[in-house]
Amino acid sequence: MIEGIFFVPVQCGKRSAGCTALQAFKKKTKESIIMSEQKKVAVIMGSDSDFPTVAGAIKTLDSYSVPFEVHVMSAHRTPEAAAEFSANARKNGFGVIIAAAGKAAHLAGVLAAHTTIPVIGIPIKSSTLDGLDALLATVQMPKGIPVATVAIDGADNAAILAVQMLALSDDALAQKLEEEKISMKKGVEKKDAAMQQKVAELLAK
Ligand code: C2R
Repeated sequence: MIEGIFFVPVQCGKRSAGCTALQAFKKKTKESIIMSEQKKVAVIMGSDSDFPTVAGAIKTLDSYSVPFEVHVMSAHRTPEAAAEFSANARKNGFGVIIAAAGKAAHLAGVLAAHTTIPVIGIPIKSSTLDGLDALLATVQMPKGIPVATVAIDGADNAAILAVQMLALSDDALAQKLEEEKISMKKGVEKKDAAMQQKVAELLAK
């Protein structure tokens, strides 16, 4: 990722008599600032056993070309590392944290406790209580420390929500989200048309 402000020599075209070096510098500087504001998403999982589910979030973030980092950290097993990562997240260029954990899922809440950037929680389904334990532990946060909780194993939605947050200050990202919605709508329309055909065939039997 490009950070900071750079002076890049700019050539002025024939017709741009008013294109002074200063104007070119200002334009380039503005572009550089926009690029430097490209925030990363942190994808944190409580254990590597969560990876098969979290993979959906990683693929989705990648499909939007959003920069991200993926880490295994635990509020229970590595409490200092989790707290430190979160406390430094804003300074380190993160705009959103996604936290996935199963069972007694305190990870998202603890990360949220140490930062003011938004935290999205993914409750992971485990073998014993089908994810209800993680859902309640993630969603039932006390007043003052919110965790935006998606569905049990809702990794794709966590990533889309993260992209939507970043898109608040990124028009190109907002445009991509819009295009995705249109493509989803077309997909449903196609399925609806196919369903009419199936129903007609069923009734013709
Ligand atoms: P193991 O498979 O490593 O035993 O982990 C993980 O997210 C995982 O779903 C079992 C489950 O424990 C969860 N875990 C947490 C936390 N750390 C790990 N809920 C935490 O800090 O909240």
